[in-house]
Amino acid sequence: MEMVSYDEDPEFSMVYENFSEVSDRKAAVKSPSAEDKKGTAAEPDTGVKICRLVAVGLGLMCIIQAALNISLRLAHFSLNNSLTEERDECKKINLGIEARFRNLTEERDELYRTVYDTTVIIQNLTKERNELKRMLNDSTQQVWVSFNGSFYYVSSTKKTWQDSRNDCLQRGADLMIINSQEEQNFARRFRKYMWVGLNDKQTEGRWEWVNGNAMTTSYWSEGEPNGGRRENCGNVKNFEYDYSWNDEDCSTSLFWVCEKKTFP
Ligand code: MMA
Ligand code: CA
Repeated sequence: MEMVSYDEDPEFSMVYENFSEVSDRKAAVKSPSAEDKKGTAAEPDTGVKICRLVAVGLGLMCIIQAALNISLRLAHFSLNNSLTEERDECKKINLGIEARFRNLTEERDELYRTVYDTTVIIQNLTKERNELKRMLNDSTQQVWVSFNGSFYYVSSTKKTWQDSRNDCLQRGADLMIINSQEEQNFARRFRKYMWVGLNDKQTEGRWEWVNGNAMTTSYWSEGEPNGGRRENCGNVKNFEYDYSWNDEDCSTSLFWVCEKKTFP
């Protein structure tokens, strides 16, 4: 605590000066002129009393001043103390907040990483799902039925005769060639209006199979073939009947049946 010398204290200086004045006055009172001493014997007692009163008053003021000074300094000290405590408390709270903030930042970054990882997983799973869908689609389109040394595949979509043939070729097969009564009955059992590997595109009326062999045994429906130059591709149409074939415009979209030899 800062100490203030009495000399620097203006109040005290004043008091001191006043006191000096009083002393001077006292001195003046104590050493009256010869005439005074003679005439008024009670007067000096009253002056002394006044002087003492003034001195006591000044002393009291001094004490009050000192007391005020001390209490002010105490108040200042305690205020300072409580402010320091509050500041320290605030510092602690701030440290807590900073730590919480760091934790939350870390948690946020961790969540960002998790979201990113999850996004990557979802992307990979989506790719895998699409690949599996494609494979499933392919496999369902590749149900091959074995019969008498060949595998047969009947489409679930419709195409022109040439596109149908191309599809079979892509599958390592060709459109079905029917060269026996058993095979004809087998074809009818699919119960589908479908292209087979028969055409007379090259020469009207000269029907041949996709392997280049001429058609020898035929199972035309009644009245077929009737299309002349308009209908040059063959199909199994009336599968309810033994004789079920029909000639048709090659650009017609129909189901189709592929055949590939078990041991080529
Ligand atoms: C369709 C078509 C022909 C076939 C007749 C039989 C109307 O045309 O399939 O190729 O000969 O039907 O009625
Ligand atoms: Ca016809």
